[in-house]
Amino acid sequence: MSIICTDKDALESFLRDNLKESRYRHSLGVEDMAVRLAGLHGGDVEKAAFAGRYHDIAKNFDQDRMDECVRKYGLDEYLLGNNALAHSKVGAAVLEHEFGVTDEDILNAVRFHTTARKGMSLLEQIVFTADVVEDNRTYSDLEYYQQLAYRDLDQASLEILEYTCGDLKEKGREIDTDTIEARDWIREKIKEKNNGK
Ligand code: DGI
Ligand code: FE
Ligand code: FE
Repeated sequence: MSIICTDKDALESFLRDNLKESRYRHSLGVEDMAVRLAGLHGGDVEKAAFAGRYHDIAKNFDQDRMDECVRKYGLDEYLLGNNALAHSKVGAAVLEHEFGVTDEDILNAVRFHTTARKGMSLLEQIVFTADVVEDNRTYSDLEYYQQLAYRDLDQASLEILEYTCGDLKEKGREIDTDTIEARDWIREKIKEKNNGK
């Protein structure tokens, strides 16, 4: 862990101080699941643990603080007023600028954990999936998605993205371009894999 950030104790205190209890528990659950998925799918276990644990570090920032961070870190203005999408980008910026995290794969895993993106790395895919299938989630299909994630990470990512797109559409919320491109990219990836067989 020492190679990943400059002050692990300060980072851990920051996480505890800035997350509600249930969100902290979720973070430990994502760490655990990301480690499991990394083990099963050949990912970097140490990086998966770190990115999983800290992926939601900015999730409970209030609107003013989130907007302030979007400006301070020079992030895109479309994030202003949109905590659902901003917390992942701000989280990566906090890890980079306040805690000296330099590993781009870890930063991207945090940055794209909400939307995913086309061409995402194995680590990004592990954290994206672990976020949805960790043990503390309570939706009824959890067991199905967990088993799928253990067996086939691409198929799990695709089904999660398809569900997310359908859910956002139903609620009349805008779907991020990265989310749509990620879904199409994984669909294509799976198709090519199947053609090769
Ligand atoms: O932070 P978590 O709750 O653990 O999970 P998350 O980072 O995946 O955030 C989930 C929220 O993000 C949920 O309210 C749906 C929203 N979301 C995910 N993809 C998109 C999105 N919202 C918009 N507007 N567009 C997206 O593409
Ligand atoms: Fe999140
Ligand atoms: Fe999360």
